[in-house]
Amino acid sequence: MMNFRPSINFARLNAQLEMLASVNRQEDGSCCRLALTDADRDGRDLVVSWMRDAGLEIQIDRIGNIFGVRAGHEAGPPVMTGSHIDTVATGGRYDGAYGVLAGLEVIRALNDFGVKTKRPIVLGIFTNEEGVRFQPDMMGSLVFAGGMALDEALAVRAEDGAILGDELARIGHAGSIEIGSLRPHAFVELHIEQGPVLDRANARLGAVENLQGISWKRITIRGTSNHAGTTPMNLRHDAGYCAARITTFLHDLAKKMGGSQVATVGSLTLAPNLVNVIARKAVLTVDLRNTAEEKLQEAENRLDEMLDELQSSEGVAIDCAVLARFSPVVFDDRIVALIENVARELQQPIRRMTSGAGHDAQMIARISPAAMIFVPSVAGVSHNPSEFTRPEDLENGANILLHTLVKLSDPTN
Ligand code: HGY
Ligand code: MN
Ligand code: MN
Repeated sequence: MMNFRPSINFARLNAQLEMLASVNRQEDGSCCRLALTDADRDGRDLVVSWMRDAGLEIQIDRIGNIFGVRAGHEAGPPVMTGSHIDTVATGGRYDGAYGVLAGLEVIRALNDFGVKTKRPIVLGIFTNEEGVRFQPDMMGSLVFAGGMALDEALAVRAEDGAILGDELARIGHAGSIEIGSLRPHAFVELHIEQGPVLDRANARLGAVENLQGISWKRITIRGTSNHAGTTPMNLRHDAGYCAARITTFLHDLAKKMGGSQVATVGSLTLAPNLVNVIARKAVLTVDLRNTAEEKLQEAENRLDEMLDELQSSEGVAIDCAVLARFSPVVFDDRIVALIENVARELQQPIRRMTSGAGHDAQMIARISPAAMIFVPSVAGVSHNPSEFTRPEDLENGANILLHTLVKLSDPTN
């Protein structure tokens, strides 16, 4: 460890977390900066201005990923940190933003303490991590890692009809840097846990060693509208009933499978959506996750079987579109061990853990050694305006990130 201890300025970090959270804040306190909307543009422009103030050289690639480069003594592959600043529609102030702004605070702390690292340090902001408006999620980092073709990503159409490439140009963030030109030497993402593990264990830090597989589908059920009062139950082709059957089937399946299996029907629309009309159409999304690939496939297979049964028993037509499918990821154990060592040298207890949520780090792990640092989410709440992490944990996580990046940049530090 260096013979002196640079540390972050938490007041400065917290002030920026508050300012970013205020961009398009909703009445209920939600952060609502859906990818490539005006609100996302305003958040991007604000953070880029702060990155420039911190002396970073800004590079934006062709999928809109933003990189701030801090030169090191040597050129070559940088040590990279970063996350996302787009949010779900009912987002909290820390999901993604904390990793980006803590990374920026690390840069400022290195400036304040006059520390020039051996390798360049790069702060990344990845496009469309949430995948709410344009699927799949973690799209910017997926394209950056070569997991999705740029043209395919630029052509993705949102529910609202917008085309991703058009939106990127409209908000002025269609960069010219070729994809993947800043290949990292190593990548560490700092993020709130978004789950209850650390909070329940009264633990303050997590060294994330693996991350769940994700399966997103959009299911469209087509039945027959009919009169709610005159149609006998055995003559119905009720899309609304089928949607409810799928929802309860998946909930019960996940509980029966146990382990890390989770299943969510997060969005459901019925048509014509009227009190006295049997629904002719239902569109629902399914989010399945598991740390084990074979278990995730088992859940997907059981769903497919159930849909086949429903089609014949209820006389409906069911179509499935895959929105995202990522296998579980195991992070680089050397980076995980380094994070643990840094925590120990700072006398901070830390525990290894799994990430239930998807993160950009899982995509960067395809092209560079990567791992994550978690800080607790109070009551495990996230994707909710009441998301909260204690100030001391926010500060602690940022200091662990600082020393991890310095060590990655020059192990002799
Ligand atoms: O879905 C996820 O886990 C992440 O928030 N995009
Ligand atoms: Mn996130
Ligand atoms: Mn999220």
